Amino acid sequence: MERAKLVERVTIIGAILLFAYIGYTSYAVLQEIENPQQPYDLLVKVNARQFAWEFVYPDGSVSPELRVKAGQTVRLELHSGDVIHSLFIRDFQLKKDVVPGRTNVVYLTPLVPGRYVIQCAEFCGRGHYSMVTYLVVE
Ligand SMILES: [Cu+2]
Repeated sequence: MERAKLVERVTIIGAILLFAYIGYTSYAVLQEIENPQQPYDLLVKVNARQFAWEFVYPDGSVSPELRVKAGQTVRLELHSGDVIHSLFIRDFQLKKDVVPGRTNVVYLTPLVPGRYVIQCAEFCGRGHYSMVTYLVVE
């Protein structure tokens, strides 16, 4: 009976230590995923609402299209004023949810000038199909 109790305690304490170790080592990785930090040239705040995109630049100007220069690293801070949307730029294989009450961040460095479609990839209501705009790389 004493041996069984000892085995039980060692198992419980071992499991606690194992999970604490996994949690500790995962924390830094999760922080990097949730709040990525890297150098950038331009910060653009992206506001999504039913059923349009709005891009706010550091000088306060607002545009319905995202306009950037080729080679520029852009930090996009995603906000939603109503429901969950999803920023999707197919040509860059970039997709990030835009969630009310939370700021999701994504970085983008377009290299080739052009006009790329930005669309919402999360069904957000009756006008979801019309939630399309462009990334213009100059
Ligand atoms: Cu949508």
